[in-house]
Amino acid sequence: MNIQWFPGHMAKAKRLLKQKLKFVNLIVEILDARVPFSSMSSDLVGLTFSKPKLVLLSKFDLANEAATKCWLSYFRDVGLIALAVNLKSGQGLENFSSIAKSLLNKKKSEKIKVLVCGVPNVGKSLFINKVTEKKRAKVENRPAVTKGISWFVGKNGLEFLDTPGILCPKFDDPKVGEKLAFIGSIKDNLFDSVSLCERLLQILLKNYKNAVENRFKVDLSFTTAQEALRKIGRKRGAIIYGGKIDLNRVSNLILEEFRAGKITKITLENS
Ligand SMILES: Nc1nc2c(ncn2[C@@H]2O[C@H](COP(=O)(O)OP(=O)(O)OP(=O)(O)O)[C@@H](O)[C@H]2O)c(=O)[nH]1
Ligand SMILES: [Mg+2]
Repeated sequence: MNIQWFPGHMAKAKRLLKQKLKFVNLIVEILDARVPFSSMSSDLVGLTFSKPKLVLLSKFDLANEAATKCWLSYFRDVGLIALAVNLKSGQGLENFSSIAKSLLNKKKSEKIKVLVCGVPNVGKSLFINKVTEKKRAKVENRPAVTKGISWFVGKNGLEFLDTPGILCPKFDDPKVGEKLAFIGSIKDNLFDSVSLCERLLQILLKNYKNAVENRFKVDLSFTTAQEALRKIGRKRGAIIYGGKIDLNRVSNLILEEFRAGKITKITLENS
């Protein structure tokens, strides 16, 4: 499944960001802790090499803890400071401003301009609301909520530039697009939810079979992803006229429960 998406507002934001970059001291790149590798495929990565960077692994409350620890040491090994954060509760952000200042050798009173970037729906705007302690940036659980770029003033001399989620115009590896679709970083109407859900189940049956069985109360021994989808559909009463399984309905339901962390804490790629 090769899912592509690069609407006009992303191209425009990318052009604007190039201009703003010279006014920025620090880049905060937000990656989704469930797919840190795939969420690195923001089209901004090449642009932001020139500035000091801090990586946030967001939604770590939804990710596998051991896998997140491995990712944190991976980033340490490549010389980047990374923090695992739950942007809803603020956990992991406690020392953000002192870490940012020490990274830049700045005194407490000096101003820092922070560019916040990442693929859609990873929590950029929620991060800004948390660190500025205001609810000014629009936050919603769908991709492409932020369409323009705007500054927000925080405490301790920090200012934050909120940006729209930006993707690569083309994914070299279709699996990257697929993973971004699993986590809700790509618009749902751009793919077939049944095929996407079958791909997700294929992966989950390898690494998280027990959790899927427990969540949906089904036996998935020797079961393919297609069969699993039907079993779960029957169990959840997703039936249409004539007793057939409503594949669309059950696929959307599984994707929704995966995204909300209801199956279990899941990480889909290892460092
Ligand atoms: N559980 C959990 N949810 C989070 C976390 N961070 C963000 N969210 C949720 O993810 C959704 C997207 O958050 P936003 O801040 O709008 O994401 P964004 O990166 O600004 O998205 P775009 O502007 O569309 O690119 C919202 O429903 C947030 O509540 C987190 O650490 N944990
Ligand atoms: Mg946003």
